[in-house]
Formats: sequence, C-alpha cells, structure tokens
Amino acid sequence: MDKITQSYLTARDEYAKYGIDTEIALKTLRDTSLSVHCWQADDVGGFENAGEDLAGSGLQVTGNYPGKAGNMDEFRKDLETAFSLIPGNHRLSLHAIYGDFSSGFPGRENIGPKHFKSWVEWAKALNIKLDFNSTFFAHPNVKDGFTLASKDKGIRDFWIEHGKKCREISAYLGKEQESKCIHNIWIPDGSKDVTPSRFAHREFLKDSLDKMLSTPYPSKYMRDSVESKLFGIGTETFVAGSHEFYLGYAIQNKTMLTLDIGHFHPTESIADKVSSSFIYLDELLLHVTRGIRWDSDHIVALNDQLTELMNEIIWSGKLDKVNIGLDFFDATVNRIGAYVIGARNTQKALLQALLLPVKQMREYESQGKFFERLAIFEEFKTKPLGAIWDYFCMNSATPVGDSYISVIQKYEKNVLNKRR
Ligand code: RNT
Ligand code: ZN
Repeated sequence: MDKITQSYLTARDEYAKYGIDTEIALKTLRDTSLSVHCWQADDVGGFENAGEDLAGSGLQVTGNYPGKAGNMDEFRKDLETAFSLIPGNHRLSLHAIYGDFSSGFPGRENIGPKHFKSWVEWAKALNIKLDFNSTFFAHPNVKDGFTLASKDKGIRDFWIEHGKKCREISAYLGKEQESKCIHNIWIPDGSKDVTPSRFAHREFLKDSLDKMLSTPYPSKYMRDSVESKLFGIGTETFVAGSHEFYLGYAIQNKTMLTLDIGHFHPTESIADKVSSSFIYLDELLLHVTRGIRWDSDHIVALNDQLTELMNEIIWSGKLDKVNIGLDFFDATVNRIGAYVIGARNTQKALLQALLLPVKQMREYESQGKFFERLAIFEEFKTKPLGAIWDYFCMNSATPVGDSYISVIQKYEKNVLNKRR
C-alpha cells in the first residue's frame, strides 16, 4: 500500500473515534464546486482592448510579474492549467469584459450572448460551469466615481442597459449549461470626501437596480446577487452600495447577497453574517479573499477568518445554499500559482470544517459543559487533516502536497516565459 493511503487510513481511524466519517466528508468536498474568478489570470484586464485601466474604479492590482496572458488563447490555457491543479470540479466566474470580442467590441451597452458563445463551447468541453459579473468599472462612463447611483440620468441609463445585457447573457449561460448562472453585481459608486447626497445616491441606486432587474428570468437559469462594500480607494468616505443597503435590497427583492470577506471593517468577520443572512435569505454567494489592513485581495490563506467562515456554513447546515466564489488578485507572483494556493486553501478550510466534532460539541453544550466544548474544539486543530487532504488530492489526480510547485515552475519556464 502506498504511504498516502496508509496515512489516510490511520487518520480515518482517529476521526472515527469521534464518530466522524472521513469518507462522507470527502464526498461532500468533492461535490462542492468553487466559483473560480477569471480575473486573477490577467490582473482584471479583460478583452475589450479599449485602452482603459482601473483608475477610478476602487480596484487596485499591484505587481508586474512576467508571463501574463495577453490574449484569449493564453488566458484559457492558463485557466486550464490552474484548474488541473485544483482537486474537484469547479466553475469559472467570468466578468463581462472577458467576452470574445474577436469580431469587434460593440460597447458595454451592446454586448450579448454571442460574445460568450466560444466560452460556452470551451466550458462544455472541459465540463466547467460558468458564473457571470457585470463590469461597472474601468470605463469612461464611471462619472465622478458613480455608475448606477449617479445623479446623471444618462450615466445611470447606460449602466442599466449594461446590466440588462449581462443578465441576458447570464440566463443564456445557465440555459446552455443546464446549471444556474449567478450574476454578481458590484458597483464602485462612492465618494472620496464628504457628501450631503448619500440619500439621493441611494435612492438612485435602488431605482436603477429595480429597472435593471425588471426582466424576469427562470431561477434555474440565472439569479442576481448584490455585493456590498464599506470603502475603496477613492471612496473612503462614502460607498453607495453598503451592506445595509444591499441586505435590505436582497430581502425586499429576493435576490441573493454576496459577502466578500474584504468588504467590511478590517476586524469585522463575515462568518457571523452567514447565520443572520439565512434567517431572511435563501442563498448566498461568497467572495473568498484575504485583506491585509484593507480590502487588499491577497491570495487566500488558511487563516482564522476563512476557517471560522467555513465552520459557520457547516454549523448552520447551509453548505448547499452557499456558493463559494473566489475573489483575489496578485500580480507580484506567478498568477497560476496564486490560483492554486487560494483555491486549495479554500478547500482545506472546508474540509477542516467538515471534520470537526460538532456532534460532541453540541452534546457538551446541551449539558452546560462549556470547558469541554472548547477543549474538544481546540484539540481538533492538531488532528491529522493533512493526511486526509493528501488522499483527496491523490484520488482527484492532482498533485499531492507541495508537488504542484514544480508543475507550475515547469509551465512558467516552458510557456509563460516564452510570451512576448
Ligand atoms: C471589488 C469587488 C468585486 C471585484 C470583482 C473584480 O471590491 O470585490 O467583486 O473584485 O468584480
Ligand atoms: Zn468581491
């Protein structure tokens, strides 16, 4: 018997002592798809080729690591490589700016399903399902930092039209792939300094969203999800789409809510928001990321923020109602490596949560034995999770342990370094 299986069996017995079935945990992990964000692959660049950068959008990608994908073929090849190193079957989350505009870019207000046909073919061939995001940034119509919440009707109408087109595209993707496509809505709207117009902007935002979402689509094809934020670069004082704004909007309009780990006060955790959200909402989208001091979108690490979040999802019994999307971008390291670290850490955190002694913790709790509840929880932090994870990677035909490093190094040498 190989060493990985041997270690797995020992670990399996250890967990079994606490009534935890590692096989069930592994099946759940295998069945849980991440929605992998496409934008780590090229630093949120896209294929519009309109020469716009991210200025004024509240997003900041730093770094200039060589080998960035410069066209659709390179981009897809990089994604395929990243997917091949992440165990399990996953989804790809596309932004509207990543359409196939080889026949010409018609403007964001005019994009349609035809610009995503080649994506559907690509995804079908690889058995990858797609999610979608309208792109409300990096565009001249971000006027004084505003889009849907702008005071200017022309600006609002432009972005409403873009959003409508993106919803149509999402429904097309969902129908083609026979799996609901989540359409995520995030706008950068806000103001650097004091404004007496918070209420006005939020009234405009509500009205724009109402108009944008007025076309109904079957929920088996697409669902909208709204993503809040506390502050961004250039919107330090005021962000129109705040948490309260969108929580209210989602409840009132039965949309989904997106919780991005980095979009709250730096010490505020979204783990505690999961159970509260599910009192009123039926489904969530996560943007798993890692903020350092601010919403910096660092590569996801296996840290407390993440493990607490996964624990809450499992403890609330809502894993099937939480869509786990990733959202980070780092241009200072190998971009494929960034994907692989971040995605695998997200999976590790989920596996860890699936292997906690929750039955025993609940039992202690019902007996008022709170020292024991904490003790058993803490003890599990040093249980042999790594052996279970390695076995999962091996059985998923992906590199075990750190062996993906050399695979990525080889790809860098043979493919990335030969670009341009
Ligand atoms: C920005 C939001 C948003 C973006 C992507 C590119 O703060 O997190 O989700 O990261 O749409
Ligand atoms: Zn996000």
